[in-house]
Amino acid sequence: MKEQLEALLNDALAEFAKASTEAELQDLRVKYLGKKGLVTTSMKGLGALSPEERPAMGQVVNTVKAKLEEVLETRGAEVREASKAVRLAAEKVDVTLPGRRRPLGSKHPITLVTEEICSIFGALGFAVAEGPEVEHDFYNFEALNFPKDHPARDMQDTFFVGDNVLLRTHTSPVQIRTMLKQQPPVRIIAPGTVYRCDSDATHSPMFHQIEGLMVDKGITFGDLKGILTLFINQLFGKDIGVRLRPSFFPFTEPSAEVDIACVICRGKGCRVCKETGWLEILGAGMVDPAVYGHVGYDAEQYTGFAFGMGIERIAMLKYGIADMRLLFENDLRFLKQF
Ligand code: 2NL
Repeated sequence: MKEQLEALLNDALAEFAKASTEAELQDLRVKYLGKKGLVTTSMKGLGALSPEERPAMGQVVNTVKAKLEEVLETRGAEVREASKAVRLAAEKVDVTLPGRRRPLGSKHPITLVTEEICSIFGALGFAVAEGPEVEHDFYNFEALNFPKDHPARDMQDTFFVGDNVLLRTHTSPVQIRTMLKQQPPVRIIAPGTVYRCDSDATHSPMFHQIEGLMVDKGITFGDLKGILTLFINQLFGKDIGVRLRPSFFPFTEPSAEVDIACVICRGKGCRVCKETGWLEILGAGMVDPAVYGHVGYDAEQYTGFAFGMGIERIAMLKYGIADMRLLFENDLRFLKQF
């Protein structure tokens, strides 16, 4: 029996040496030391021996068992080390390699123009003011002196959300809200998204506007002209021609439309300016005293001017964009150029 056990030990050691994974070692543990394993079976065989032989043989079995457990332990550690080394080699990262560059986005031309305009007026002491896009009729129309039957109030032109609740059609409600909150002097610029029930190749139902408002003692039409000319010369260059034409808005009196010399033909006449040599870019005027009445300003004491412009149009003129729809399609081939 002793020889048998020694042979068993040698076989086992040879197999342990060959095993190269933890799973193989586990199988060998079952084969030799498991409940029905070869060593366990030998232990049961001890019962058949005579009482004299039993202790010596028992010791041999125990030594074999202890040896196998010890070798299993060391082989186990070796196999784990080896598989860890393989895994680490596979996961190796060269931290000195340069990182992969993430593609950088760019600002939308509407954002660029808005920021530039806000920055020009910021330098002139105007603060940026913002307000809700869903507005009450009072802030969008009533306080701005729109007559009750004005066509702009029509369902055809305005998106109504509920009774007297609508999507703002201009950013003027921001200025009304500002005036209701504070007394003059007021010097604000209100950029934002506005909505009109209008959609074709040259009109989007959602577009962008910037309006400005300056109210104080002694503000005149000369201030309006001076500040808007200064603004236009910063945005389009100091040599660009500027002219004012009389116009009408319910909320300003007198009112004017502001043109610049055509940026394409420089005034000679072309398709863009419809052969006039001029491009309309702004509407403006002295705030109508009726508006002051709605916001609690003393029209005897204060005067001021206001103006408004569409950002899409300015972006198109400034960047030479021929089709407004490019500004809304978010085609990266277009947006990447800014
Ligand atoms: C245009 C013309 C304009 C205003 C907007 C305004 C606001 C208040 C009071 C008086 Cl709270 N006026 N805004 C004034 C004149 C013209 O916009 O063509 N916009 C695209």
